[in-house]
Amino acid sequence: MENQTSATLVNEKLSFDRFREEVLNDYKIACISREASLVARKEVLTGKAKFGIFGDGKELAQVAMAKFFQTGDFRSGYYRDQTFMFAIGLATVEQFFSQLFADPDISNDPFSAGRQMNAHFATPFVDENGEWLDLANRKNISADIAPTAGQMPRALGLALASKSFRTVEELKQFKDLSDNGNEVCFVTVGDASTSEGHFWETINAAAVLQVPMAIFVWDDGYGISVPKKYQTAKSSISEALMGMQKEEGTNGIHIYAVKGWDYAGMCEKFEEGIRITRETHVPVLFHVEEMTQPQGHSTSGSHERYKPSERLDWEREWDGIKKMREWILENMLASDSELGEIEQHSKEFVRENRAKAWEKYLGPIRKQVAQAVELINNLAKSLPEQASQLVRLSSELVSNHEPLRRDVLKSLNAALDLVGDHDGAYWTRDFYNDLLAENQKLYNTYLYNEGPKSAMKVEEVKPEFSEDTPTLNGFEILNRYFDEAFAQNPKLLAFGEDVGQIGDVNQGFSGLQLKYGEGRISDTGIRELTIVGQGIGLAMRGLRPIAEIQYLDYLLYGLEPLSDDAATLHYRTFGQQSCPVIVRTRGHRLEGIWHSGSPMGMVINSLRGIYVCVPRNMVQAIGMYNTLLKSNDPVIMIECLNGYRLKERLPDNLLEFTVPLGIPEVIRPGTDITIVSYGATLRITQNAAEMLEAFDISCEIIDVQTLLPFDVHHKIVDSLKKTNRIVFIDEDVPGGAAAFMFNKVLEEQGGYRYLDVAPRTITAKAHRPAYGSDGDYFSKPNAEEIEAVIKEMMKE
Ligand SMILES: Cc1ncc(C[n+]2csc(CCOP(=O)(O)OP(=O)(O)O)c2C)c(N)n1
Ligand SMILES: [Mg+2]
Repeated sequence: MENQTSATLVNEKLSFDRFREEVLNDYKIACISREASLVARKEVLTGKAKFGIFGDGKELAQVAMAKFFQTGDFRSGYYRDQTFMFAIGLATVEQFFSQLFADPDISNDPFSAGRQMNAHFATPFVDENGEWLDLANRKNISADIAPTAGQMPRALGLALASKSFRTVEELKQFKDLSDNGNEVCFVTVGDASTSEGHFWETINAAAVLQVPMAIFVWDDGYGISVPKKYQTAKSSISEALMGMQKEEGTNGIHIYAVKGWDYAGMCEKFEEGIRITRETHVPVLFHVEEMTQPQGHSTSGSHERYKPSERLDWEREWDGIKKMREWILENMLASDSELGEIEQHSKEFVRENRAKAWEKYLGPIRKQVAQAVELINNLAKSLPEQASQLVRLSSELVSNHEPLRRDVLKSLNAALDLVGDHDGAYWTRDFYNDLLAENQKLYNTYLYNEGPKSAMKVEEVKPEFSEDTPTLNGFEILNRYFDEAFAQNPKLLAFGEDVGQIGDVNQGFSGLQLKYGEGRISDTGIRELTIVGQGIGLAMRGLRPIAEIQYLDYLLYGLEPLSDDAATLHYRTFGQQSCPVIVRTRGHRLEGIWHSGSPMGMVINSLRGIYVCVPRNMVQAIGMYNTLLKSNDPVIMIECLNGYRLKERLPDNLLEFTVPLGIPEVIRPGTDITIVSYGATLRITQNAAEMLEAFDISCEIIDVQTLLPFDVHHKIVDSLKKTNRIVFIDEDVPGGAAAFMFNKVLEEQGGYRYLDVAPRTITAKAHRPAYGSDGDYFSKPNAEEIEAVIKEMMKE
């Protein structure tokens, strides 16, 4: 009896010691993080960094949240989360400062190689060959973006992947990607950002889909200067969401309200909520109220300008770290002097790490400066006439205590301008060019995949046809293709409005949900924004989603996450994250202000980083799908709305043939004029070419096939060399994609040299197309108009 009691006592003592140790460790991380915020703000104010946004006032919630973030979990958050990153060991204080300084060395800023503003975190998801890492055995941070609530749509896909891995039989084999769907997606969002449609659409979709998502609303009462009463119904996001509260027998979400200064209370509620969402996949939302911003929103302003003095007093009184300190003392977990030691140590620790980061950042630039100075001084010795000016340049560079890479290049360039073509400048010019190349690698790489997973590296395989090749409607060919593709590739998932039960509005997926199950082919709500987000998140977790936007016109609703998130992902992570989402949609050539658009200029200008395919028929589309499924690059595929009922031959090698990206095809050879177009407009162009044949005008029609990339081997200029006349035709607005093609061929490919007459673009009118066949005829390019323009060009 006595022994048992002492064993219990020993155990209790042990667990108390562990508890105490954990609390003090959390206190230490909170103090370090606070200190990092204070020091970092000064770095900006003294000019060592351009901008800073920090996590002060959010520390306690984040050390608490980190306790329940397990291996395999994901975070989709925003710029306030440095403490969390420190607590789970995915960011060091030194790395935090390296990013603040915009250090372009990936080994110093492992999140973005200096490409992102500070506190925009990421971890690697793919290796240098683009192969997925064992995400199930890692803690995963999807790369942060700055647009408020922009993290929400992606989070839906990241969380939904867990559900897919848990429920789709064919996906159970991918143990490296998931442990039976136990991974929770932790989402952080600011209180004011919950005003965004992104927030509401995502929460609703998560509540409907029932996915493991833990949303933390960091509520500090403000979005920059605008207080809650102008942001949120009833000034409380948890109250405003009450109708979504899950009840017995309904879907929905679990909602908790906690206080940001209450360390123990948050630990308790987070443990419970995250356990529930992990086990049941019911989403959970923690409304973390009464947080503060000790230094205001960011380095761009001071909160004294807009917060009443009572609020500022309150924030000082209810500072989380102050409250945690009081709680530790009350519970006798440590003495005042022990805590004082932790605080003192935090200051030193941050100071040291800041200095290390600064040294690492500046070291390589100093070397460049030294080399440039030496070269310029040598030039001065061999060119006495320019010597004084050259020496002035080098001493200016030397006296710059915080030189940038561009300062080195500016000085070198100025020196080279002074000395002209002089032989003595050889090494200076050589060094200048080396630096340009080095900086190009640092700043201008990884927009797309560059390694083996680049779509540009997929070999062409021609479609094969035999004698008994059937001729089918375009939609039937697609349907056969998707059937075979889903049988072959278990990672393929397709979803969108009307994609599940009826197999999309044009029947590409007809019958396939029955065959492959709702887990793989599914209907979604009308929510283009989160359909795109769903695709992005699923793709980031190593799956191959086809996210359908029912009509190209409605892409506008989903454009933001494509542009801000998918298109920048590979670039902003220096190639460490990929999202090979296929956005499938249909457009062109119908009638009416909507359902008819062809806003291709909007697409190509907002989606650099995504490939843009504009196949003229469904067989070409399938070849492009095959190419893309072998790569990691994201794409938007715009099928021709009026092509589903046109007859095409079904290739025998349906899953094998590929259409290479960026390779135009001459679909009608000719000698007098080159016509460049794509998609549905090609048929009208062909009609015009036939009409012109009667006048002995021979048109060469080129289908560009993809707008991004565009004619990578400059095939179009070869045609122009022969015809010396060129016209670009599409049904976008004037100055849209036709102007893009014009620029590519005439400027980039040097086509201007081969022109005999002024080049033209023929486009739709600036207004949206009017309804009906006449509306179409008078709004978009038509064969007669093309005929007239080309006849005029032939006369010139
Ligand atoms: C779409 C978008 N609009 C505006 C901004 C500018 N902006 C940056 S942060 C911010 C306030 C966000 O407040 P909140 O969500 O409460 O987060 P907090 O900064 O308070 O943690 C605004 C308006 C932005 N980044 N993105
Ligand atoms: Mg806020």
